[in-house]
Amino acid sequence: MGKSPGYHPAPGNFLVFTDIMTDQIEMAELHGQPVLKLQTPDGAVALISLFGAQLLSWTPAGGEDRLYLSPQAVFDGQTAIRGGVPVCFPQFASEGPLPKHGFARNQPWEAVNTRAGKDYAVATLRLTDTPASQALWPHPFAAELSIGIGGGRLDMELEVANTGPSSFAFTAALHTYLKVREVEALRIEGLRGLDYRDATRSDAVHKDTGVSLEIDDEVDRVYYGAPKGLLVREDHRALGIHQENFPDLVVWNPWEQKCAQLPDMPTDGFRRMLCIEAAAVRQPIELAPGADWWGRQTLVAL
Ligand code: TA6
Repeated sequence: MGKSPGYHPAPGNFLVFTDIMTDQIEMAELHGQPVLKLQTPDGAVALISLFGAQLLSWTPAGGEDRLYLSPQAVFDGQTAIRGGVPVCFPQFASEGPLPKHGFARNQPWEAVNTRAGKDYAVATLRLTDTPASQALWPHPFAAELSIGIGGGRLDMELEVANTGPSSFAFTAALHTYLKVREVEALRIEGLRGLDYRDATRSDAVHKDTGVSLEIDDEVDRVYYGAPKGLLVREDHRALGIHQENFPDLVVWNPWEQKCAQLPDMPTDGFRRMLCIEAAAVRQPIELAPGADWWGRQTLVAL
C-alpha cells in the first residue's frame, strides 16, 4: 500500500505518483530502469530516468534522437549513466570535496508533477536531502528538474531551494551529451570573444578568437559567460542552444586516449558525442535560507 492514492514504489524503490500520469506521459522501462516517457501529438519523445532525473533520449518532432547515450552505459541504479543529460549538483566536476559532479546524478529522484497539452509535455522531478546526502554535504535543500518537449524544442530547468537554516553555496551543470554523426565534421558557432579555462592546458585562461570551434583533439573548457546563442552545425542539420541564468558553459570531448580510459564508452564513442553543458562553475551560487535559484538550457533542432 502506498502513502497516498496513486503512490507506488517502482522497481528499485523509485517513488512514482501514478496519478500524475497522462496519456502523453507514462512510466516505461529502459535497460531495467524506470523511465518517464513523454510524448507530444506532433511526435516529439523524451525518456527520463528516475535515477538521476537523467534525460536519456530526446527526439524532436519529425527528427532523430539528438542525445548521445553510450551503448556501454551502466544501468544498475547506482553508477552514473554515461550519456543523456546528467545533472551535476551540488558540485561541478572536482571543484570541491564531494564526489566528482556531486551526488544528484547517483540518486533516485521523485516524479512529482506532469503537464501535457496538444503541443507540449512537461515532467518535474524532485530531489531533497537525505541522511546520506547530509553526511556528504550538510545542507537541507530541494532540487527540481523540469523537462519539457514540444515540436523541435527541449527545455530543461533546474531549480534549487535552500530549505535549511543557514546559507550554502553550490556549483552545477546540465551535462548535455549531444549525439553527432562525426565530431570532426561539426562546428560550434557563438563562442567567439569569451574567455575560457582550459583543463587540457593546466587550467590556463584563454580568449576564444575563432569564428567557430572545431573539434579535432581533446576539449575540456569552462567558458566564462554564456554566449547569447550557440549553434552546433553539422552537414545535414544544426542545433540551436540557449541558456538562461547558468553563467558558464562547458565544452567537452574526451578524444581518443581519455575515451579509451572510460569503461562505459566504446573506443570510438568520442566521435559520436559532444558535451555542451549549461553550468555555474566559476562563481558558486550562494543561497540564503529560504532563497532559491533556477537555470535553464534550451535546445532547438534545426
Ligand atoms: O564536464 C566535463 C567533465 O568535467 C570532464 O572533465 C570529464 O571528466 C567529464 O566531465 C565526465 O565526467 P564523468 O565523471 O562523468 O566521467
